[in-house]
Amino acid sequence: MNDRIQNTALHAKVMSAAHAAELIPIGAHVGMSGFTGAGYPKAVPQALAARLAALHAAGHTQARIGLWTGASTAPELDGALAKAQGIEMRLPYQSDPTCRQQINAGQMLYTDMHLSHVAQAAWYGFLGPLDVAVVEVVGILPDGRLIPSTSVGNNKTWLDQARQVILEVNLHQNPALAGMHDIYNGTHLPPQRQPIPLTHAGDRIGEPYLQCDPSKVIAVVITDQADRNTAFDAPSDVSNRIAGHLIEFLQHEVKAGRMPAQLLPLQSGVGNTANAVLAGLQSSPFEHLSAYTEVLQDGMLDLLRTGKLAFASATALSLSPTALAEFNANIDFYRQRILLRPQEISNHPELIRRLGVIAMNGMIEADIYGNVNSTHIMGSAIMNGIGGSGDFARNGYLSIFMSASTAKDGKISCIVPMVSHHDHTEHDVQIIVTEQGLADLRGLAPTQRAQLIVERCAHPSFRPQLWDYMDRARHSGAGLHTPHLLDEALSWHSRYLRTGRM
Ligand code: 0RQ
Repeated sequence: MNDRIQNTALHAKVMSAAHAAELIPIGAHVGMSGFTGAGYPKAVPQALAARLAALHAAGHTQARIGLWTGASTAPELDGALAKAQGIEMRLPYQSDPTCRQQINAGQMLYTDMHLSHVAQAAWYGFLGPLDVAVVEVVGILPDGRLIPSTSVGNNKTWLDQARQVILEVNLHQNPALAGMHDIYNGTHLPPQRQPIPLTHAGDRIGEPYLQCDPSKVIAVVITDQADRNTAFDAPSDVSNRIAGHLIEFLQHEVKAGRMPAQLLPLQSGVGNTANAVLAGLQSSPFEHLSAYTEVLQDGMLDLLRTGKLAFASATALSLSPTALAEFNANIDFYRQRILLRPQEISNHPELIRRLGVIAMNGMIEADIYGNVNSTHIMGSAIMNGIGGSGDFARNGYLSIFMSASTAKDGKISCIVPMVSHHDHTEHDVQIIVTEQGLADLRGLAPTQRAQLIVERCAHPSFRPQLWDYMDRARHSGAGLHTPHLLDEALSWHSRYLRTGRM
């Protein structure tokens, strides 16, 4: 314990997770660490869930908390608290099946936010007071500063803003993570804000440790448990074809002189398709790549190992158990090549715009004009959330969205007349890729975009229906800038809900 908790005053605060969970007021806003299945607290949330479940069983059915995190977490946090019906309000991102079910059943409120907005919204006072922070760390230094864990997320803000702090010191996390973080403390509120002094993905602009006032720490809980990130599927034929189109496009951009040979810093979203694109880069001719992204997943670690990728800046290590073992075995190598930053820096619009990031994100559907829905199934049911996709898409040098051209065994077209929910408007979407092909929408007017998206990206079995819609919209007397048949624009979705096929 003395190794990991070097601040001796805090030894007196060491207690069980159950005792620490008792210190969290019912109804509190609780800011927890965690960004994907990395660096989230593992014991206190489960103990809190048990406490809330017991209260519910005793008739206190409104016993809940408001839960703020970096992004999604894992079953020990989101899953446990949701199963206990313990979350009244969740922000800013989740991907847990029980949370999703409760949100869609109207039992949990969910505020889906751009990940770069969360810290500043807390600082501005837009979210109300933060009562307690529960943050996993690797260790505590003699002066109370903290060695961050496998994700940084919003921890700096939670530690600054919370009235009280509970720390989970996870002995399972590698102490050699120390030095891999860059915590920037230079942000101020407007009108005092200054430019952020970062001009390359690898720049260090802060310090390796999180600051925390030891007098706010009400409990220290010792855990010894691994992160839980799911392993990726082997790339499918569809994702390989998407990756192929994308890499060919990037090569074309280099040839056309619009990008340097080593490209510009890459951002890659979550999921199997994004991982397949990274796998595709492994066999591409590109060298000396860099990444300015939010999650560092298996594909990126592979690229770092082989030297294709020279440096990666992120906010979380979203690694499968196998990749994590390899990372830990070679952590000195990776410490030279990875920096983990707070998410308001990893996703900062100013920095994404300055660095010229290539944003590559998944989508649920796009419409013929290039609007993108990343979050809602059939317009109403949340899938995960917008995450960082909007931070990167609006501000990137290139904004790329990708998905298979159909979903649910071909019954759904992912190219539709009008998206059933708008996350990224046509103004923020430059490139759409499906396994059918790639539509480069830069500089095109809406009707030109529609032509290209249907021709290149729609599945052949849905193209005649899309051409027919476009043709009738053009001759309907509707405005010819972005012609729509308003009575029909969302009929594909309602037909699917009625008949099981678009
Ligand atoms: O449903 O699980 O029931 O089979 O949606 O679809 O094809 O597995 O896609 O894993 O690449 O995720 C947009 C969700 C894509 C993801 C999204 C159904 C499909 C399946 C998932 P099942 P796939 P992926 C930075 C970036 C927002 C956050 C983000 C995402 C399920 O990329 O969450 O970008 N993005 N963050 O069957 C109905 C359609 C559908 C459909 C797919 N058109 N209609 N259902 N599905 N298309 C990272 C962070 O922020 C942390």
